[in-house]
Amino acid sequence: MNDTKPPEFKTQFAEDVFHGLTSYPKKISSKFLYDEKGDELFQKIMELPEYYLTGKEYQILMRHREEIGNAFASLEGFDLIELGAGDGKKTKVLLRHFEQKNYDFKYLPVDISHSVLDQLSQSLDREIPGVEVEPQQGTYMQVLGKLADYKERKKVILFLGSNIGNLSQQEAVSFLQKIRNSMHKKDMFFMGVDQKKDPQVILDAYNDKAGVTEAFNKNLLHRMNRELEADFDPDTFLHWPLYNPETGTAKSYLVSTKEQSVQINSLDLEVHFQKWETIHTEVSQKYDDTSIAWLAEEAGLQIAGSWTDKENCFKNYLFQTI
Ligand code: AVJ
Repeated sequence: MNDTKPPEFKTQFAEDVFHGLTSYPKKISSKFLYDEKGDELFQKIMELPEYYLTGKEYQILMRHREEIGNAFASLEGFDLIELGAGDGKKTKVLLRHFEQKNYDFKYLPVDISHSVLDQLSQSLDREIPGVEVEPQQGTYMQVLGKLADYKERKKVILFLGSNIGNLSQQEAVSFLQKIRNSMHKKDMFFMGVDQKKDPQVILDAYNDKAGVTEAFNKNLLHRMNRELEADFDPDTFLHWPLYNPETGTAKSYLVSTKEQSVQINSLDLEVHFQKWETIHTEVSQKYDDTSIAWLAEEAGLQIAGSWTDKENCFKNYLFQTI
């Protein structure tokens, strides 16, 4: 099956699917969960009762905006650069507060998607018109590379929503090292991180009763059908999330409930599944203070502050360079 020469890949998705479904065990990177349909499903996930992350971080920012603001304002003028801004619901809590306080700052949301940036700029224009917004289209690394050379103003880099969790611990170290390398003396990095907690609570967050997370995970199968002319039958796969409290790693899989072969026409590929064979689709790493301190040290950062909720469910950390 795999002795034929790989076709020329039209897209990153095509290439990753080819490699991921011809490896063992099978895998597909979680970044491909976020097409238009996936973005919509993720918006719904953030509203779910089981998915506590968004609400908890929102509360932390609400409750501690004064203190967080004081830390940023000690820079006396800063550019607020947000990696993966999304709809900005949580960030608006800070922006509104900074605007009321008359802080001297500019907001630079970074996103790969033009349409996300357009929508965000428009909603900010309506809701907080006083804030100066300069959208930056590109990958995090493109934009950070560009901003690294820029020293006129201090930078505060925001990375909310525990998006760091989608990286393996090794990837997280190199990601933070890249952030560190784009920072000058006194620049700040502010990151939201989901914390280790009751394993059942974490598992439930990725296994909601309404089945939205299941649909989000299975959207990968639909996306291959749509974009790669595949013939997956999503009903023959289970959504299977796991949480390992020892390592703090939540993972999601799709599990084939029968032996089957799937055609992926645009890749000229037939993929065989044994009964109960898996596709690994997502990592959501959970941290605690010890593992965050380790991560920071590996990256040449130090923790300058942190804010959490009563149950220590979620935590926002402020880092500066060592
Ligand atoms: C956007 C990566 C933080 O891992 O919690 C939510 C994505 N996946 N439900 C997470 C997600 C399934 C989410 N992050």
